[in-house]
Amino acid sequence: MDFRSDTVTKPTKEMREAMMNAEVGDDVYGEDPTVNRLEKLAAEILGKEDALFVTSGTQGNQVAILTHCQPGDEVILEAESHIFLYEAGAASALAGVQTRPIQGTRGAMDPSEVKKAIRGEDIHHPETGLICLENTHNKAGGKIIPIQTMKEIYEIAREKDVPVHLDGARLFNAAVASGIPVKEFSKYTDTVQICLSKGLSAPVGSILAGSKSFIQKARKWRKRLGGGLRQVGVLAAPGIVALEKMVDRLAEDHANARQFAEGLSAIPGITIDVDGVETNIILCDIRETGLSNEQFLTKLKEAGILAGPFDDGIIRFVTHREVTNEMVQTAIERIAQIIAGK
Ligand code: TLP
Repeated sequence: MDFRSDTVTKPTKEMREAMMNAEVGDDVYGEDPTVNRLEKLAAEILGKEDALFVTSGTQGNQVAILTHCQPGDEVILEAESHIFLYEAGAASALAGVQTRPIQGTRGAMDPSEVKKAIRGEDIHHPETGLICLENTHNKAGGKIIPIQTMKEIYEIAREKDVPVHLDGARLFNAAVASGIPVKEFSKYTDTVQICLSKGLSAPVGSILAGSKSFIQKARKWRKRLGGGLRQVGVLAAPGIVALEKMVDRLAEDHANARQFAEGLSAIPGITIDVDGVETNIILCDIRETGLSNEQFLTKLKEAGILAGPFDDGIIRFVTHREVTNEMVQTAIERIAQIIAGK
């Protein structure tokens, strides 16, 4: 029972068949019909003029930063965002930008804080090159950033002529859980990155979407990074299945996460904000069990359950297509036994 991440999902049978039957061509020449179809479909769904198939969420975010910014620019982002915490410092290593982290609440930056952080004209200051948002917010526990917050930040950014990029690795989770179409979220962004390989179960890949001229420049940045692939329709084909067939079922992952959180919250020593479980990520505080993260995770592993450490005393469980409701029930029972008998 692997609750470490929704990234562990394997391609479905339909995806494998689509891979096998994919029509292909040289995508660096723009001649892969399956990639072209995926990019068109994704652009339509996200309400953008154009889209680019990239190898990963990290590559999508970094190509966005490289395309939007100049070296020496400053990027405003949330203090616990994936781009800031988990992309190996790529924004500074590759784009030569500096980051300006703002502590959010439940992952959401306060629009007035963003406004204050945008640089004015001063010879000493960097230029504010970009504002990055993340929805859902991973480190905050899969929280949905309210659309109103996105709208306010976007309006402020427009006034100051600063572009907004959305790390929407799990944007479909936000859309399914809130009932608000992805387009409504991406409307308040200039560019958006979505992952096909998380809850949507494709084996590889992300989409970066934006205006035609932006994607043209982004395509060159992807090439510079060695991300210009050839007969890559075999990897785009499962991405099409992901977008067409795998979105609605995310509701099951959310229901399982809620049930998991409720079950875990009844175990003495485990603290969870059950109402804070809005999508497929559960964060639980195990400090009162007296076990360290390592001890807790080792005991879970012996009981056939995989989860991941987050902060000190905080464990992350993620639900996805390959963990059924029965598995969630079994995991709750086994974790209760572990804590009782520790
Ligand atoms: N997140 C992974 C780990 O890197 C932490 C996970 O297991 O959750 N943005 C967000 C919000 C993400 O959560 C991730 C992956 C990415 C970007 C990067 O995507 P990949 O792994 O495709 O580079």
